[in-house]
Amino acid sequence: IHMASRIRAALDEGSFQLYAQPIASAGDRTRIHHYEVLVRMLDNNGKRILPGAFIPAAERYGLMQQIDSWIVRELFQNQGTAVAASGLTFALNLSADALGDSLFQRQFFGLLAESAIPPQRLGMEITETAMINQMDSASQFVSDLRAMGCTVALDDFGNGLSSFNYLKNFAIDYIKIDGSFVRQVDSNFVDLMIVESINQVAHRLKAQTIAEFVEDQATAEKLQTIGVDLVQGYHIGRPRPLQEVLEEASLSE
Ligand code: G
Ligand code: G
Ligand code: MN
Ligand code: NA
Repeated sequence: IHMASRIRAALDEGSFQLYAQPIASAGDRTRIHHYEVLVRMLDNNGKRILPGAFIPAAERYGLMQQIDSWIVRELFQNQGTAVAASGLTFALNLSADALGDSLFQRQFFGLLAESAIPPQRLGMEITETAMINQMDSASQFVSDLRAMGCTVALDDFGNGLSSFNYLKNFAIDYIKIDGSFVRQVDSNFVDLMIVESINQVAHRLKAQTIAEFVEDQATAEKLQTIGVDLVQGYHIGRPRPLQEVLEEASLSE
């Protein structure tokens, strides 16, 4: 109850902050391909709270959709001009609740139509659990998004119970290989086989792969050898305030 009321207060006061983490080409890790948008909650004393501490509560109390709505408004409306001017591409996480809700879907497309950001500069990251829980409405939303030019990534792939089942039913652009398989891909044979297999399936389905939680150079080089397309993690860059990323992009023009 305590966390739920802190989230409600943060929603009332707009006390969230957008962060962005770079995703690079595995072959040339100085080349940033796009950024994942991540949310942080600011407590009433200004302290930053990580999603791990508030997202489970937000899900339990049905507040996740309101958080996602806030994020979409902030990115498309308030930061829309700066995002468009940056020329950068961003991927945002959508929760199961948002994904399956027709009101959210309409709001999303409305804000997208009004925003300066070309749909091609936007991607959505969804987890398989989000998809499984909201199969019919979510799958329509996903295909509408792709028809508009947005890309769709399947997040945390391999971490759930039915990852491959999802691939039978939906076309997607990216598969994000769950960090639990990536961390030790350099030293653990089973992890190596799993990453290779996911990579092969993805490519046969004309999707690109993104490895998460790439924390050192040896892992990055191994992933490049395997043929993974894109890499994300502390070795590439930590999440930084979106504002900072946008300012940097405008300075380097
Ligand atoms: O940023 P961090 O690593 O703490 O994120 C932890 C989890 O919270 C990740 O699974 C991430 O996808 C999720 N998350 C972060 N930002 C958002 C967001 O804006 N919307 C949703 N639905 N999930 C998010
Ligand atoms: O579930 P999702 O993939 O959306 O979550 C991304 C989360 O993972 C973010 O909260 C981000 O801060 C975290 N993260 C990203 N890269 C790394 C990494 O290399 N190591 C660790 N420990 N966390 C990471
Ligand atoms: Mn994600
Ligand atoms: Na992920």
